Amino acid sequence: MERKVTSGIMLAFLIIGMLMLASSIQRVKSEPRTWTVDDDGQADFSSIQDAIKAASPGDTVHVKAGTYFENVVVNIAISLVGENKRTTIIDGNTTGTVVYVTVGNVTIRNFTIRNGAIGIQLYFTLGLVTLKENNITNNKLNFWVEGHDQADFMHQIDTSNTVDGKPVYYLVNKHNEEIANEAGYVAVINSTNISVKGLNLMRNGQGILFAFSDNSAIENVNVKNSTYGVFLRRCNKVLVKNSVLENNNYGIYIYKNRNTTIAGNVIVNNTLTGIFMEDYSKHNLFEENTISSNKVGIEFMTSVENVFRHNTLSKNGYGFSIYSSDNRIYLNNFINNTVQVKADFGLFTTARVNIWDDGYPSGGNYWSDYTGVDDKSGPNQDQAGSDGIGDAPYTIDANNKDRYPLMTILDVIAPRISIIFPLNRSEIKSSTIAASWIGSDEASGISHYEIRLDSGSWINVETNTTYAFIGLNDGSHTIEVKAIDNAGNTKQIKVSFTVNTSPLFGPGYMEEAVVTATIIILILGVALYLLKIRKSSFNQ
Ligand SMILES: [Ca+2]
Ligand SMILES: [Ca+2]
Ligand SMILES: [Ca+2]
Repeated sequence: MERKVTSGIMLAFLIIGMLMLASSIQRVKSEPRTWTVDDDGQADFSSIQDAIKAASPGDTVHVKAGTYFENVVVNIAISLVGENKRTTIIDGNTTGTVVYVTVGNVTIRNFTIRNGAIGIQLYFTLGLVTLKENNITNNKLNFWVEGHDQADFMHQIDTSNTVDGKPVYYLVNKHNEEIANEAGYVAVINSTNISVKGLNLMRNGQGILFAFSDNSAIENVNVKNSTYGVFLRRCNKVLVKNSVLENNNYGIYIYKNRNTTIAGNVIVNNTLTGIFMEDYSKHNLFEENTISSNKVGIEFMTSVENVFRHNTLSKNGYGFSIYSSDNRIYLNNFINNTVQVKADFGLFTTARVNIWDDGYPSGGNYWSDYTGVDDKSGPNQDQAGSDGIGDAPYTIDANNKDRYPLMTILDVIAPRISIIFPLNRSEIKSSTIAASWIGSDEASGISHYEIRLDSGSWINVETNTTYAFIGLNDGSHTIEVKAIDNAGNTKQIKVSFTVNTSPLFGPGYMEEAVVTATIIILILGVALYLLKIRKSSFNQ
């Protein structure tokens, strides 16, 4: 009996103990709570950062309207929510990163983020960050997503976020889409068949970021004043074409990419490197790019089996900086770079060997500082007669030689041309069309222009930049102009327009007629009235 009582008491203690333990567990796993911040009112905190310090993962920090001069670091998984994106302002006071996010499972909504060295930076977050309804504006660099693994880039950022008033396009797991509208920032993550066209981007960490994406194209974009104009991370078969990358730190940055084509771009005045490629990037092709006035024109770090041809590298500090082997670099112009090629980094004793010509008679590269002569010909340059190839090799270092340096600048880039009149899709109220255009060519100069109407025969107009067609019928027409440079490269452009010589029945005719008739009736009325007054005064 006594034993039974004892075991009953022990059981009771055990149950009480378990209950206490359960309640303490529940206290640790407390409900997520909301902390309030207001710069001038009754709230938990007056600083956003103080609220984040107090918060636990899963909590919400709710920020009332106001201007917060802070550099906010979001290093725990919280929701940071502004009262209203126009009136809830985080201001970097011209320095630092205004909002710096270092972890995933973070939501940031309804803020204006302005006036910092960097607006928002997502930095190796390794998890989902959701951004909604944020107005990122007037920062030296507005938006920047930095990371290494795919998880660092898998975010949910829709077009309700803007950079300097233009929507942010952050595509994740998308296929067969085109971005051709006004954009403030573009990222394409783990996607295929994406086309980015005709955008002007500036002042971001990257103007355009492609990561883990394949079979896509970036064409006719202009990126300036960014850290990276175009950043390609672990992509395959991406094309960057006919784009202008200027005044960035890096024009194009290529990290571990395969089968990229970089063609026909103008890459100028970038403060570090025009095109930087690294980390075993392979089988990439660079052609017909103009790379000028950068600190370094192009740099290959530990990248193999790439082809660089038909490019012009001019007026860079270093033309080509190469710490890589087994690349082919031929039929390019190296013009007045302070150091044409930097190949010896003195890091390891292993020789770095690249191929600097395309054999004979195709040739090597044009070097503005080549001092050799051209009296001989043949694969060994020992036959009588010149052949446009220097008789002695151009030596870069002991392991890198151009065996067939070209004696003249190679022009492989087509002229530039644009039609000034008529404008594309315009309506002309005349049967005579005096077409005009402008054109230019950097390497060899314009040889002549040709023009044609409605796909008729081409007319050679020599170097004139106007030509008149007469007696055009009403209806749609096309004019095409072709520019041909002295090396035979051509560029052709086309405009479509409508001729309408019958204004009598054109739109607006009825309104004009009504107005004219009303004016005539009024004048007649006044005249008759005046006549009547005169008559009556005469009769008196
Ligand atoms: Ca306030
Ligand atoms: Ca020769
Ligand atoms: Ca040319």
